[in-house]
Amino acid sequence: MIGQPTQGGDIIMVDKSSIVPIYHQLKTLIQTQILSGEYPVGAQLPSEREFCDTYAISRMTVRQAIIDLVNEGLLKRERGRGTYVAKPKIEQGLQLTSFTEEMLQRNLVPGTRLLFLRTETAKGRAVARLHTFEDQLIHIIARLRLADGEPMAMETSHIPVSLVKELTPAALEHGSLYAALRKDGLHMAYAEQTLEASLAKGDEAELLGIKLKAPVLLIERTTYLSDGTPVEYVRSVYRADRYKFSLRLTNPKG
Ligand code: 16G
Repeated sequence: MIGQPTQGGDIIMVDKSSIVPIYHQLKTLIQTQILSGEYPVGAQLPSEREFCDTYAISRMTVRQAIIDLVNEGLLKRERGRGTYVAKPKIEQGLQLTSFTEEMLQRNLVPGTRLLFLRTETAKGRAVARLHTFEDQLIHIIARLRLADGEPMAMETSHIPVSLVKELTPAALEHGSLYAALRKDGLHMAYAEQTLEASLAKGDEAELLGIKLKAPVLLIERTTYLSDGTPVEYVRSVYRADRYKFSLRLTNPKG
């Protein structure tokens, strides 16, 4: 067994005789050091070579542990610079809340960059998802959503003009769409939502500050009033490196 003293004085071991693969042991060890705060967010990890020397293990083994942790979002690799502890992902439950409410709950400052706001006739997917018909007027709102100034998601919302006559750029830049709808007496009661994996396209990558074809979460939602009237169809692209969604599952058999 080869060990390394931690800041707390304990010896952390890699046990070569264990049935647990060495890369997995190293992964657990790094994870523990991140969770204990020994490697705080933004801290640079020792180099692959240093890990090899400390634990007398191969570079391949170190690389495998690090790649796994990068894929799980705990570490971030910066080309030519090194490996750093990543910010934890924002975890969002799948409830019917607004972006603003979600961020405030996490003590993050919500921000919005309005990309465009226009009124046009409904076409294609928006017609189907809003259960409306072509040529109905809808507001289309494209926004970049930020948390503490960092881009998180791009959202394109479609709202029937028959429900909301006026939406101002100022209200959307500085406030919440759902708060504006509530002011108009529209209370969102439930939503149908899909969530799928996708890759960032050119404009999305640029606005979100991620690489072209980086993984993203694509969400489509239709939100309804309590009488079943669709009030919003939204297509959102969330950064997969900063976001995860959690679900509570119940057993249908009781
Ligand atoms: C959330 C909703 C989005 C809604 C927005 C309103 C998801 C995937 N999307 O981001 O449909 O338009 O909240 O946020 O949850 P706002 O009230 O802060 O403008």
